[in-house]
Amino acid sequence: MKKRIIILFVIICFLTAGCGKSDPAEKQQELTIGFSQAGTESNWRKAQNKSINEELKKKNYQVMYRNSFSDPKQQMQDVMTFIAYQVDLIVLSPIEENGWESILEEAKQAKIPVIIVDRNIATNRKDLYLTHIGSSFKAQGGRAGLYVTNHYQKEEQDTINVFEIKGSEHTSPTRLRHDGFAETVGRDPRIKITQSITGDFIRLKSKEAFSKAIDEGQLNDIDVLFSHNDEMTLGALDALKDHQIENKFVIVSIDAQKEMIDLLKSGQVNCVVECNPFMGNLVATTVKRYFEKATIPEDIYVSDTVFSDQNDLGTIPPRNY
Ligand code: GZL
Repeated sequence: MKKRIIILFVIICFLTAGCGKSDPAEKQQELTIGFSQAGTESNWRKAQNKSINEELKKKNYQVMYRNSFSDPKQQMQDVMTFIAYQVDLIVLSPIEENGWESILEEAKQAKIPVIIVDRNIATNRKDLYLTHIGSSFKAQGGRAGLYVTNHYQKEEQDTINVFEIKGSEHTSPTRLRHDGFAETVGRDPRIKITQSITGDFIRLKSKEAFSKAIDEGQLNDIDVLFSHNDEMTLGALDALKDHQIENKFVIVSIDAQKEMIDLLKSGQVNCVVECNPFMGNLVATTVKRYFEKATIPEDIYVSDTVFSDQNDLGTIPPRNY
């Protein structure tokens, strides 16, 4: 009898050994992250997308992924879907900065935390999201402006005219890259932004808008092209080629995609400001810290750098995007 009781006790211990204390990795497997992505408009975006998805999966989260393909209304629908599914946390890479308060209020009511990545949203309601993870777009514009002011410092030229190729309207990178650039070049009264177009961060749209500007004579008397992202710079260069216009401009671009760094090395462009897309590890680590109830800073900055014809171009690390 005693022997039977001991055998029964051993069997019960064996059967209950796996219950209750689930392995942390398994626990994370049960957590679902709703990841709302803006689009696929650039190689930069594709790299940022891959980085976030891969790092979340590496930490064993289930990822519910939606790409709104640059449609702001669709993106709001995507976030509402995550709320309806009651995901455990939302990672939002917003297209536009306006119109998010009511939806994030819904997420707050549903007790679903939100992390904003890359572009920012326009709200003073810091209670609506845990943190923002991304670059300082104003600093990127400032770095672009600093290259231009340094470039002309020793030049006698009386006026220096800038043609600006802007990203999508109502987005934080467009607004802040412009502000950072304008504030910096404004220190030299000779430098003025005399023409600007928008290319929506897309190569073909930039090519079409830039071609129209060439046809309308807007390139006359232009010294500098300042473009909010590499895809639009490439579109402008395509248009110059189609019109057989010599590229005699000082060109400054933002993102630092491989194709743009190659053009910097071949002397086609002068300065490329990096916008680092590899934020996945920062995002996944912040998600983990949230679930571990660790403190999370209000803003988490992605570090960027700048490459120009003033640097040793042989030391630029491979871009991988
Ligand atoms: C900036 C990001 C911008 C990139 C573009 O972090 O939102 O959007 O600079 C992309 O390439 O379209």
